[in-house]
Amino acid sequence: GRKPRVAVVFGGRSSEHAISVVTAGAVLRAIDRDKYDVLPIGITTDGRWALTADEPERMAIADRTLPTVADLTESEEGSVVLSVDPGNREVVYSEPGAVPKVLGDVDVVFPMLHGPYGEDGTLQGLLELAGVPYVGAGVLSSAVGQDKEYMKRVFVSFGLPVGPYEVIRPREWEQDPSAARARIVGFAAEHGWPLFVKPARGGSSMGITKVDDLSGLDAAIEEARRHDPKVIVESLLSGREIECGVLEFEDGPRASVPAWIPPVTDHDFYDFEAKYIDSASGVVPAPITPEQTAEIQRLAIAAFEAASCEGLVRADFFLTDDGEFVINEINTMPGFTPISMYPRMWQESGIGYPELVDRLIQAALRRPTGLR
Ligand code: G1L
Repeated sequence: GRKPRVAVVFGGRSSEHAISVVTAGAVLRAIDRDKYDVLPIGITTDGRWALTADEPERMAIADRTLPTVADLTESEEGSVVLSVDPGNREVVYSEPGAVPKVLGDVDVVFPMLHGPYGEDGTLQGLLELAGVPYVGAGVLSSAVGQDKEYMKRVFVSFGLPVGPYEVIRPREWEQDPSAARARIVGFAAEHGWPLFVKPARGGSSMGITKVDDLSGLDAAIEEARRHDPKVIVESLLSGREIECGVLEFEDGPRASVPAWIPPVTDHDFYDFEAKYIDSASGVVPAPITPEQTAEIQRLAIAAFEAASCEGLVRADFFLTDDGEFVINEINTMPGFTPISMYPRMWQESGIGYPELVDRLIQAALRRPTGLR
């Protein structure tokens, strides 16, 4: 019969637009063309959907310039085409925010968009409504994975070990900031400084501040609130950062060889390029005992199940100085270039990048649409 048609959706209205384009280029290169037909669908930074040329070589960093969807398309600002003939590889744009009908003509979507409207379950909901299977997390697990508060609540309810935290809700900060401040000071008295003040939602490391004492607290909360009106405050967990990949196989989720992420400088901490592209600093396998490896793999699969994940997840832990694992977060759309941690952990586990991409597409195609 005919080959399944895979739409790779990338770019988008996110500060990590270029990371998405670079990653989609790697995925487009890895998809087996004897097995699948591929439709690259770019979303410009202003939200227009476009069927782009299938030229992954143009989706890399060239001359220190980050690629964009706009650069992959000829300028056709005026064209408004909501229905695209998949055989027609011309560049056509939708109106901003419109849903191209091309999604009805594909067998599976590979969503590669960071943050709001991509990673948070909204695009996934659109695909549910369209009845199109898609790779990776569904609506619920995407939303849980984007909200550090609900993520912790889900983990706690499933008996997973989480670190101490406090939430500052928008109304509280607006109506009674001194009460919120007092609560955080009490939290610091119990768990110690420094604190990490973070936007509660949105997966990137932007808006995060390490706060050493009360004098920096307000500025850190205001900074986090620029990214999300809901703020989460966490204490420093001393120990090592260990990550583990989970991938859905035919018979259920399996865990990868874990990785150790050595401490980085403040500069690296905020550099998202370092986070997604230049992640060669992680050590695979992590230098931990076989017992610790078994334990983190058990916890990573438990986190996958707790959040009702599908396809894949990267679960990030602290291995504290007293030898206990604490789950920090899960990432339903982890860094995904061939040198990113998630693919590297699977490479070390015997699953190369093209096989990884194929397994994700196969898992999506196995999934029934509708209630599950
Ligand atoms: F679809 C998958 F496989 F679940 C998937 C989709 C997207 C895995 C990883 C990613 N990652 C990205 O798209 C990104 C890191 C480029 C931005 Cl979130």
